Amino acid sequence: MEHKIYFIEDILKVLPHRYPFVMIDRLEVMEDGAKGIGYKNVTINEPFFQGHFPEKPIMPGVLQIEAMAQTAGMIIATYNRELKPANVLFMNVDKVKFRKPVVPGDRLEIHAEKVKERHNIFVCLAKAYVDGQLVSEAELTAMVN
Ligand code: BDE
Repeated sequence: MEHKIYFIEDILKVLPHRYPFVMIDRLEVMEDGAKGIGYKNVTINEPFFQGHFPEKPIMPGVLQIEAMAQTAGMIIATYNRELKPANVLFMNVDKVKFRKPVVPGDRLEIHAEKVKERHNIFVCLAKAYVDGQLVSEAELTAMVN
């Protein structure tokens, strides 16, 4: 598999998520297909900023985890299978850390890498960066079928 860039139209062909729950805008998948980078541009118009928090917009950590799951899910779903949709079910999230607040104007770069594969179970390590600074990380386990 060659190095690939998936634009939003491609992402929507694979992920079942729709507004307001699409948490990545673009995806780069590296040559071996086992790691990639999901990008999310965070704007003040995000619906979640209305309540989180009214006077202090900060991206919820759980939605950063969601962005990691979608990035990892895309990598798993496209691993050796192009744009065919696959059901990726997340079973477990471990080793979560929120290191810095994510705010409007930030571009989240989610680096996700498959670290374990056994039968139909995949473990991915995800690290989210803004301007080269680590803002959050987690290890996610998913089942694919
Ligand atoms: C720091 C590290 C990782 N994730 C979030 C933070 C953080 O600074 N959160 N801050 C939340 C916050 C919420 C409200 Br309400 C508020 O008025 C302020 Br002053 C805050 O800093």
